[in-house]
Amino acid sequence: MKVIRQLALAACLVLPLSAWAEVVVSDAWVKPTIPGTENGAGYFVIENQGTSAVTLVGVETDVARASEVHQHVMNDEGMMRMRRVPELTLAAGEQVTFQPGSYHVMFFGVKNPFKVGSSVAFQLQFADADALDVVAEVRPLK
Ligand SMILES: [Cu+2]
Repeated sequence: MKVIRQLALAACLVLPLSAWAEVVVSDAWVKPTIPGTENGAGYFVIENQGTSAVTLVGVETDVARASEVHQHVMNDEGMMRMRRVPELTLAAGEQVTFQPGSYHVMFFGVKNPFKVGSSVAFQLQFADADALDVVAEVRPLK
């Protein structure tokens, strides 16, 4: 009888986890904006610690007119160009590093310049997981 009860309890604990999505963002930072420009870029490490794939579909923020997920890609002439990434899927357990020259969050029309020591808040949106609030520290470029 005791064994059956334990099995029932285990089933209750396991079932809700079948479509469990947990996305973790760490080491979030943004570049200071260059005086006279109004575009910014944000970086972080994103990891899908859940048991199913999740797809990043957008970024929301109050600090800029618009924000998008971007990637740097080589064009036909061998030049690095930025391109919007409408969907970025992370498999279960996958980690992707957003960094200069690679994936980044692009901020268009930054309302107040990003200054070293301040912070920038934005929200990552997923097709299949809860939105995630991120606070990124403004750090000087190395
Ligand atoms: Cu960009």
